[in-house]
Amino acid sequence: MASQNENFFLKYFWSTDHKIIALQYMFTGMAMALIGGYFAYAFRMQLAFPGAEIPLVGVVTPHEYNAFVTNHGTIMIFWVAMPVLIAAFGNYLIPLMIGADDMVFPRLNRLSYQIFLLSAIILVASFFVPGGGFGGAWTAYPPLSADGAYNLTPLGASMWVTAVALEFVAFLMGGINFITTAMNSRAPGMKAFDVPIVIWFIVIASILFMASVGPLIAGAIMLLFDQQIGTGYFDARTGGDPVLYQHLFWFFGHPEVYVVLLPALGIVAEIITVFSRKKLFAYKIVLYTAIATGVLSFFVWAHHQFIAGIDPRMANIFTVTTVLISIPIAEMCFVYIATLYGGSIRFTVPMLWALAFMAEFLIGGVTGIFLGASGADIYFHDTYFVLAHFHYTFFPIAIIAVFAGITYWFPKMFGRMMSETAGKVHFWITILTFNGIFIPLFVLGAWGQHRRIYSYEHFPDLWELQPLRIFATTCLVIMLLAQVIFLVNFFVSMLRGKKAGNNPWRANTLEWTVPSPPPHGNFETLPVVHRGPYEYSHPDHDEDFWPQDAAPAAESAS
Ligand SMILES: [Cu+2]
Repeated sequence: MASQNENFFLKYFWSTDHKIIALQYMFTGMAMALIGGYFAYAFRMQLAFPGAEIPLVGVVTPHEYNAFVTNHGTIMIFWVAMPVLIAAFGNYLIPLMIGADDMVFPRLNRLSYQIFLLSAIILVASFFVPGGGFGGAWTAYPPLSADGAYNLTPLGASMWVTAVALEFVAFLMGGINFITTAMNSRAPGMKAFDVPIVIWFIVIASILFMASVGPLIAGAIMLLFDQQIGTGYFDARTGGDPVLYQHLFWFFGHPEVYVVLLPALGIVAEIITVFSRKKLFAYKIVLYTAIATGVLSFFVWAHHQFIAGIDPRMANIFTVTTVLISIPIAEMCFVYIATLYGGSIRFTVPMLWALAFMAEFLIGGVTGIFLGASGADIYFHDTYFVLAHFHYTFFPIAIIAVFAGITYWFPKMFGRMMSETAGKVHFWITILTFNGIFIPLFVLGAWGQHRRIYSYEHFPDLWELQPLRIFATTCLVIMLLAQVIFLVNFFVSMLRGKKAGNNPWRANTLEWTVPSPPPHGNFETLPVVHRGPYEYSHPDHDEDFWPQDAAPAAESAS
């Protein structure tokens, strides 16, 4: 355990405190998000103004375009959504919300972050080696990723694969820690159904991750062998099978959606209960739904191979499972709406993000059904419709829920409040521009625009729609600029924000009973729990931050 008088390096880099490790993951994720955003800026500017000199980027070559697109996806999913949603929030919240002093394996936790950091460094470094960063798409299908004739960046591709595999090793270590801690370190009296739903969701997500990632780590190693020592696992000319890689990838890749979705849904659940001052509607149903979704997510992956040469009878089966999996998620939305119903709703910044999550994710879910139906997918496959669809799922997860979580737990993390006004300006610009970027992409996709193309100048019927691309790019640039508001709000509030006290939101989970920020070891004496996480029956909050909500009617609504 660290003591008070250690130097900066030992305290902030070599710490085993779960809160410091959580912040390390969060800041690394934020830094990677800036890189991923920069890549998006570069390729969207190229799409709007093909071949032009782009400020801060220069002229984008076709290869650079591929590398930017590939690594934008890789970074946003593996180095932003995963580290922030699972590793940062998981590390920060699990011990605090279950009443434990730290993770069960603090040193494994530290090693997990260090391997993660190493993986991020390798990924970024891949842009500076001969040939440049990998450009074979974030799914890295062979032959573009493996065959010397098609893989234009052999070294960059190998570094990419190595980085991804190392990153998974880091999260495997994290997952072991999360599951063990949540199972074994709960405060006395906290029964399974007294655990806050976000903790349950992070645990279920960790189990999903650990159960699905094995095949992909194997696939990554096989890919590395194909690239570097000339094996032919995925090479049809030597009897290998390129579609095998797709199965290995998506056996992990689809559960991965739920690996990041569940923590996001958990964060949203915590926030809407607090800011509507209601109990979570049907706690057990939400929990069982999440487990069912997790199990079902292992039986849908082949919807990514509908036109890659799969038996049509198999396609039928995977259509059914894919459409089935939309049911539990829709049900979860109803549960959240039922939680809001009759509540005393406060439109704080975290609450706005949480509500926006539900609205935007719904669009993602509904458009997914078009793609899950194997017949419709023949048309939509690899068009911008797919791209718009998954941004309506991943943007709510990796950006909206992350902002919800950061703005909600910021007072706990740093002991100070963020500016609500700056937060609302940032919220509205981000949400409006997000829809401004991706609604046009649905149109382009339905029009038949294929993805991963450098420029549409030479397709006359697609070139007609160039104003839509320029509009989407303009929205993206505004959105990126708006993030400056967030960063300024974040860092200024950290230093000068209004002091938060223990429980500024008047929430009822355990992390709000300790000082902000919590000391090393969290609890002076371990708490004894005698109620569920969302019982709004305790009137003793340490300060009346929201006196207008103190009305007894609001309390009895739960
Ligand atoms: Cu899928």
